[in-house]
Amino acid sequence: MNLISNLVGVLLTLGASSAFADSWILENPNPELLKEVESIHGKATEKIVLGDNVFYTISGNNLPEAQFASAEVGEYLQRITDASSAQPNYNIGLVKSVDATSGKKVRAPEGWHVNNQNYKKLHTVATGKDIIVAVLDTGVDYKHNSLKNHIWSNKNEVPGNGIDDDKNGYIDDVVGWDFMDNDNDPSDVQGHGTHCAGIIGADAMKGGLSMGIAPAAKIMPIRLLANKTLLADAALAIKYAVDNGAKVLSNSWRIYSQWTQYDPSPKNLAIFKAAIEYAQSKDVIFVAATGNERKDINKLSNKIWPVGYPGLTHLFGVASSDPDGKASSFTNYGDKFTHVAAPGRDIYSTIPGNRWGFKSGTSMATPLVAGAIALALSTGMSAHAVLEDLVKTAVPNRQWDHYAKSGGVINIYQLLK
Ligand SMILES: [Ca+2]
Ligand SMILES: [Ca+2]
Repeated sequence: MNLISNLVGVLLTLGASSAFADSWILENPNPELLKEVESIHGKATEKIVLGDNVFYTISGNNLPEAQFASAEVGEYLQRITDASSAQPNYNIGLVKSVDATSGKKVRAPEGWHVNNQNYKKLHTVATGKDIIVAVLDTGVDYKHNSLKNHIWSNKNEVPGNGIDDDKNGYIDDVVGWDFMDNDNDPSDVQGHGTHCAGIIGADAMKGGLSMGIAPAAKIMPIRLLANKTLLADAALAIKYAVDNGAKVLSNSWRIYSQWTQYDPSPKNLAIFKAAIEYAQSKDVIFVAATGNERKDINKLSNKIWPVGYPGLTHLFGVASSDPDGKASSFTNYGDKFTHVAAPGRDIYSTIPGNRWGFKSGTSMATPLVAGAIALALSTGMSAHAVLEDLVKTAVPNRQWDHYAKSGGVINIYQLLK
């Protein structure tokens, strides 16, 4: 090994996650043994109950790291607590953003995706009435003029009295929750989540076509993505959304296999599986972006989670299409984990501060599909039928043959017919 390769190693470590996770997630540890471990290594910081599985996060800081290689820390924790798994509580992040929109084919007020999916006609059939769609993202500017009438409201919570009236574990959570600052204000500073929310439910913009796909659905703002978001935060957020009535979860965040220095074995992904299975057990649909690296995510080396987790019936992967129906240049693809393609380039939607603007990415295609699912659910279709029919009714396009299960771009009107 020379100096340069050592240095590259260090940079990779800094850029991704450290070899020694600061925090670990234990699955179903023996309570007595956990207490003993807590007395040595510090108290478990979070307890996350997902159906029959109970996860605890525990700090890695007081562990005798010097004695262990990274994977061995997990093995050590698992062994001394008799847990069924111990996984690093890794950082998650938004799917990689797409810097520039094409800027050529579309102009500000056009809202090509609205024409592409013929929203006017859709809304004569369905509006998404009473279906709650959670946006697990950077938060939502829920006071935005075009969004404020489309935000979920927790009817069982009295605002501002400092009491958890509905006893769901969250005080004064009237419009959602901020899992980063741990408070009841999930507003959005960054802008990504507000854009996603608008794609689902914004009022029609003045002087243009753009609008939300499911105008009568309710958006549940969840602030999850910030500078340092951990996997356990995502699990807590998923549980919150499911327990509080969301029927569809829109997820434009991920972990990549190439980020991490651990083996992406099932045990290291246990909490993903448990969280999405928990959603599944309540018939809640988990829509996930495939990411924006132009990669074939069928390949293990390009794997991305949660979208790449196999065998989950309610996990639905979304890639991005252009106005001509072809794959967007940035989109990831791969028909093992990509269910459908949907408009994702040059999408005009809401931005914090009563503004509108363009964004591109599978991040945009994902809430569009989440909103389409809300439309279909509001007509009484079952979750199972919606997901199956979304794939079946897509418009065939040879380019999507091995890219998406659907072999083409969604056709929502056909889905609702
Ligand atoms: Ca509450
Ligand atoms: Ca209250």
